Amino acid sequence: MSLICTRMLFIVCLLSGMAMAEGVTITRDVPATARFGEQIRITVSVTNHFNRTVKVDIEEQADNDVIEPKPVLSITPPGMIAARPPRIEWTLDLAPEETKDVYYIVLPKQVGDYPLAPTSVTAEGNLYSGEPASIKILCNANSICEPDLGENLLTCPHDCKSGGKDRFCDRTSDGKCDPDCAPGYDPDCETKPAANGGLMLFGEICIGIIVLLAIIAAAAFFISRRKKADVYQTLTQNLEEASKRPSTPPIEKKGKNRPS
Ligand SMILES: [Ca+2]
Ligand SMILES: [Ca+2]
Repeated sequence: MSLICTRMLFIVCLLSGMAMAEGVTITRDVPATARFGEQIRITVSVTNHFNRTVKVDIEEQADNDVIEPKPVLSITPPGMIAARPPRIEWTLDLAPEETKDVYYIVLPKQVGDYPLAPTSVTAEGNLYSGEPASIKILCNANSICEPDLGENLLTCPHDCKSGGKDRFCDRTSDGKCDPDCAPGYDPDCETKPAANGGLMLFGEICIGIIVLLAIIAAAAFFISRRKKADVYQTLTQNLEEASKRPSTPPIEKKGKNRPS
């Protein structure tokens, strides 16, 4: 009997607590995907669960892709490093259990994931946050890989092929050296250095031959000079020896003496 009373008391307390819950609920209607170049309408709904009419301040973070309404920009106040980021603001009066919608429009300039920060709502001095979200912006399928739009093998496999220059290193063994890969990341780039390596080896051989010829020419030059020096020295010695020999006496002429 006591167990039944305890359970009934728990249920009464639970229902009482639910009835007393106050606050706001936030929902945001966000498409999961959108085509590139498509304007996306994002709707935010706020419901008042207070038992009285309240004023709610709704805030969405904005970026350069928001085209409507115009975001609120702040200047950096004195003594602060940075200003508040751009945002979209609405102020509504909500009756008890009333729900109102606001919306804004974005035009993402990049393909891939477009993140949305949680919606912030302030009511009766309390801050409420919604859920973060993300929209997948599909690529501009035109058979042209456009890395400036964020297209690469992952975001736009229709236009960007493996091994292509799309600011993404796919590290796929596809027989093509991906120009976006740093050395050592794409196994296909291993063959390219080999081709360059062949050229480098040829160049090194040529340089080696030139150096060897230069050494041989220098050696021949010095040998030639040495031989000339030896010949000169031999001649000099012969001349010195010849100059040291005694001179030959004059030869008397033979014949009849004339009478004086
Ligand atoms: Ca494209
Ligand atoms: Ca690539």
